[in-house]
Amino acid sequence: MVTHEGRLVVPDRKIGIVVARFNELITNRLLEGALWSFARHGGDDNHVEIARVPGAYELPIAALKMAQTQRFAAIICLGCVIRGATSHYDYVCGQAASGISSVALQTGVPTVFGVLTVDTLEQALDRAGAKVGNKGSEAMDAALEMADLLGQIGGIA
Ligand code: INI
Repeated sequence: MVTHEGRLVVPDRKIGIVVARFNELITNRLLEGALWSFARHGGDDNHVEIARVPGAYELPIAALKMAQTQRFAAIICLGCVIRGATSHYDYVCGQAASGISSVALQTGVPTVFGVLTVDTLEQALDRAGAKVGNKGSEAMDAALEMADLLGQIGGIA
């Protein structure tokens, strides 16, 4: 029996990060968490490319463009949507989630959903390095794991 499981290792190709400016108090912390996690696993900043977009709604198109270059082992999408602050919360979250998932499935490049979808700013802060970890850091771990896993399984990625 063969079992594949991705390791948290730095891949040969770069990691792409798409980060939304909306709620940037939070998304900057998610970005810091992602970079911190990458460094912790032995990666250096030259191995990361960052694209900034206006809001979570625009994450998928920039992620798709990055993925289509085939220069990236994985792509991380970072954003924060706060329910109390928007009446179109469901549209923004839905578009971000389904768009990000379709980038991964269309291109074969692991594309990670690092978007906080919360009710309050306090919950967002808690998940951006305060009480409940940092979703950016978790997203980086998922990206490294998936890049390594897909490499083990083989084929084009
Ligand atoms: N974008 C976010 O990333 N988070 C939000 O909470 C948010 N709110 O509140 O509306 C938000 N809106 C902007 C949206 O992502 C697009 O940038 C905008 O609609 C232009 O397409």
